[in-house]
Amino acid sequence: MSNAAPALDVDPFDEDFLADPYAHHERLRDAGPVVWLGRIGAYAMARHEHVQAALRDHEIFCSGRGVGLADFAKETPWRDPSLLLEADPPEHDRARAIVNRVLSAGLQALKPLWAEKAEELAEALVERRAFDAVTDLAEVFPMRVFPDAVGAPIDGREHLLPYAMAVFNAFGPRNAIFERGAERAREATGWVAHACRRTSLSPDGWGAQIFAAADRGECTEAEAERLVRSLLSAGIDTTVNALGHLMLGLASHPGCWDMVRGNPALRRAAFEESLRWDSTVQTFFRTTTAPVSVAGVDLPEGAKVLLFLGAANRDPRRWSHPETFDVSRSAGGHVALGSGLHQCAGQWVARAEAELMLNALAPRIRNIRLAGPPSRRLNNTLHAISHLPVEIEPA
Ligand code: QZP
Repeated sequence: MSNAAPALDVDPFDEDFLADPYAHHERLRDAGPVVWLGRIGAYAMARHEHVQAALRDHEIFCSGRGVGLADFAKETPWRDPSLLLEADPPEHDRARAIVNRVLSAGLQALKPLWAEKAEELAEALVERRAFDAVTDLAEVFPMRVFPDAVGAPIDGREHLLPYAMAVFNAFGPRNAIFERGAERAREATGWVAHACRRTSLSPDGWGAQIFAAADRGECTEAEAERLVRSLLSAGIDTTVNALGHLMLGLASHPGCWDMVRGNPALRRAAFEESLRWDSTVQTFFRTTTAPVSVAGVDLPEGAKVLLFLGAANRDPRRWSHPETFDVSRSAGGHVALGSGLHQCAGQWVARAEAELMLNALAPRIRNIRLAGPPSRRLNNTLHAISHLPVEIEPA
């Protein structure tokens, strides 16, 4: 028996959709486990059960043909494919092992220094009573800790956020949102290529550790450069927006700040819940390697399938009151960091940044509330927050 996916006349990369993705998710989820989006020529899944299953089935839903709309089997990618994100086993696993080792050792070593930097930032913010929790906090803390950890050159770090915006725009179609950032991205791309060279990196950072793996024969010099590029692509904009959403959740849901202040164990939980509640990485694609049936719907080989992480994380089939940010729920099983083989390599770095920042803020701030509406920056992949005015009362 052959069943076609229901077709929906929805472009998930148009400005109306991206400005408020949550307004459109119900329609996607309710249409069926798999839908056909003719406007972009791809299938889509938005229910938690099926998104998670596809993420875990890396053989049928592969990454090596790109995790954007472009099929690398048919089109030349805009940059050399990532050895992690846009690769399948066994090549992926070799690269991932190197990065896992560097990040886990590196993070443990840097946590004390990062805790001090979080305290320093929190101290300065508390004195101000009112600040922008994105431009004064969420964009500041990752930029103070992560590029130093990698050992990136100091000059030119202003290219990192525009570069990441371009990387994430490029997973979608070449629409106006992509084009708007393209000019800025060309400059940034040149700087990033330079920053990833062995000779550009500080001798004691995570970048240098990746080149040490190359020296041991675990990868080539060119592969080491490309792995450093992965850190610089995925390590900043992601955590900036995740911290922004964490602060948004806490400032807009009365009672949550008190709980997080009073119970340090809830700080990690609050971050997981913020990832579930407002997933920074809203979508990415997989490509089918063989014909497959999903919940009775037949997909052909070579199909692009858009996975709605942000919609899965608010699927009422999986979560009760999914639109409520609730630090006391167990958000475990959210797919904001992916699932399976490709699950976020930097997830412990992100969690450390969030927890250290909350540990620094909690004892200093009695309460926090919105002082104006948050504003958003449109991106084809990220739910990005650009401003979050807050008022605080010092402890
Ligand atoms: C971006 C890379 C959520 C992912 C799409 C984020 C991401 C991961 C890896 C890379 C870039 O390896 O360049």
